[in-house]
Amino acid sequence: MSFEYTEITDPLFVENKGQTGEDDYIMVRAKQYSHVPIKIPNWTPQAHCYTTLFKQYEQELLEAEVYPDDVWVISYPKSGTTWTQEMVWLICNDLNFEAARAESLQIRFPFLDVSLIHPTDTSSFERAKNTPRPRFIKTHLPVSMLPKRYWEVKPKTIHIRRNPKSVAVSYFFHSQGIHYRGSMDTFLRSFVREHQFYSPYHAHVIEYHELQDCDNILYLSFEEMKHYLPSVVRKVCEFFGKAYSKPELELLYQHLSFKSMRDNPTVNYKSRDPTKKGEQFIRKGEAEGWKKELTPEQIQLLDEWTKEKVPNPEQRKLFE
Ligand code: PPS
Repeated sequence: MSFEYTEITDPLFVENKGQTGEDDYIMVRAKQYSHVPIKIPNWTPQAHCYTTLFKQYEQELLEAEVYPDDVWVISYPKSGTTWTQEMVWLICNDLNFEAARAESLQIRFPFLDVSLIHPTDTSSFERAKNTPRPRFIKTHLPVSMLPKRYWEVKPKTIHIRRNPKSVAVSYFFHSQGIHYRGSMDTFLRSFVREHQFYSPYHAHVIEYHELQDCDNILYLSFEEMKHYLPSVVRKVCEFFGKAYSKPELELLYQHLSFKSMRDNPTVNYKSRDPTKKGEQFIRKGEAEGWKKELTPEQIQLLDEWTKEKVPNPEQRKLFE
């Protein structure tokens, strides 16, 4: 077996069982990871949170094909993935706004591993496999769980990260719109105990930033996109060997603006259960919205969590 499965026995998780919609959550740890080129001495991957669906798809995950002309966008959930995907897709497709508006981003840029966390009609691995090349692939997988072929092929990849407090708030509203039935407070307490999908969050971010000799990866942050979009676009164009005129770039900035993306049904997914509470997928899009949305106690909880999980001051900068 390539993965080790552990039930969650944390008292908070057990206490919430049957009430919050998290009953089939499970921790999964990769057991084969010596091929991951990471700089952390004696590194051992941690277990990450999924649903029991993981067991059904582990082989497809391990054997997923990766092509040299693939483009991957990787993130911890709610870090600005969709925004990055739309930017990358357009930059790589000659700013074809018409084509972007004609087809859902979920089709243009399939989410490789969604079958590990939500039931899907078709395997998401199968869908990615059948996507015409060059493929654009979204994933939230941690380094230890990327398909083995990823490390042989090393396709061009963008990694996007976001401030943990913004991620936490966005993740709560997102989960509430799908399956989560607890309060913000309960969600945050389980988030800091690493019991939300793809957690642990800090390990995900640190491990990607500690890869060595991976010049196939460009690192971005949500906050950088929010404050300096033109400079991010310039970096991404350079990374993919693309150049556009000033007027063309103006159209791109406009297309990527919060308002325009919120009004665009190909990126602001409407596939949610309308009977559930919750916000739109593209919700607030702020860099520091957490200052208004969290209580002082919740801010303290999240700050202490980061302090505890990231004692190294250099690495801590990734979470400021
Ligand atoms: S997911 O479900 O993991 O793929 O979510 P992800 O796309 O990573 O993150 C969703 C958050 O990104 C915000 N977003 C934007 N912010 C600013 N400008 C633009 N154009 C934009 N597009 C998406 C989105 O609103 C989610 O953040 P919150 O804080 O919930 O608003």
